[in-house]
Amino acid sequence: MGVETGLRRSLEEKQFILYYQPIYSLSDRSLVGFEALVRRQRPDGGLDLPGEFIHIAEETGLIIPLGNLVMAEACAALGRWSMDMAASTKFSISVNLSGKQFSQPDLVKQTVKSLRDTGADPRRLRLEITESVLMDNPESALAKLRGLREMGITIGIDDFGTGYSSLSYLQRFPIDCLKVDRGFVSDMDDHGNRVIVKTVVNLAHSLGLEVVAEGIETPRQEALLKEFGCDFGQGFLFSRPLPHDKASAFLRSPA
Ligand code: G
Ligand code: G
Ligand code: MN
Ligand code: NA
Repeated sequence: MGVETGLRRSLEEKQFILYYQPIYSLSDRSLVGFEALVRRQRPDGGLDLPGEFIHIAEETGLIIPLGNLVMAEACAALGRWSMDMAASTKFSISVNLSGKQFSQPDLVKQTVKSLRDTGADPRRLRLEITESVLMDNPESALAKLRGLREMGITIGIDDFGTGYSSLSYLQRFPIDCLKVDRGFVSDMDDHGNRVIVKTVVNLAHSLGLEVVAEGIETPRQEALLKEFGCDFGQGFLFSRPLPHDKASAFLRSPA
């Protein structure tokens, strides 16, 4: 069976599920959200990571139905979990959007639909896009970001620092947060990478943006990021991505 046919079948057979990786405040290790990460549950019981199917989904356009499913499921989880949260509690779910998804003309409409269907609070939804996605078509990207943010949805720039776009977009686009790419975090023994991470944190704060570090694996990385004033972090040191029920339990008693 071809990969594309396989993907179609997986969609029909509802094999795609979300895992949730906890994101913490580095100052007090309180839970501030989850990043939703899609997986494919194979009939043989195995689990495929996005690396094995996202880019084919993108090429074939299947990323659109898959992305809608991810958005609907993430909003459903938000709706369910809102019961466990005080209104004042900082908590959001981050959903990754690929380029094709972001450039869909009805992205804002689809997102509104997912929120309405589930009663999820838009202020608890964060969308992650990469810088290149913004630069593809800056005019329409700007209009979309404005539409999303008017609803209270927040925007994070994923894999920050790995693209080649000019920094001026940081002030041109309405965004809320930068995610420092795992590549910089994992190699902070290197002086240059350490300086880059520190500089990204300072740049973000100077522009009024929050910073999330990805891929924290060691106490030393956590300590350095705290020292640099990085706001939030996620990574195997704290937790791997969790299946829905574990994430639910975790939300009730984060330990
Ligand atoms: O889940 P994993 O840790 O293997 O993620 C690998 C990559 O797949 C990451 O770059 C992540 O942004 C991407 N990814 C994970 N889930 C989704 C999703 O639901 N939609 C899109 N477009 N990308 C995703
Ligand atoms: O592409 P994006 O950055 O959105 O996706 C995050 C990816 O990184 C997911 O595949 C997730 O499972 C993975 N990840 C999360 N934390 C860690 C970590 O501490 N170490 C490594 N190696 N991968 C991680
Ligand atoms: Mn991401
Ligand atoms: Na990333």
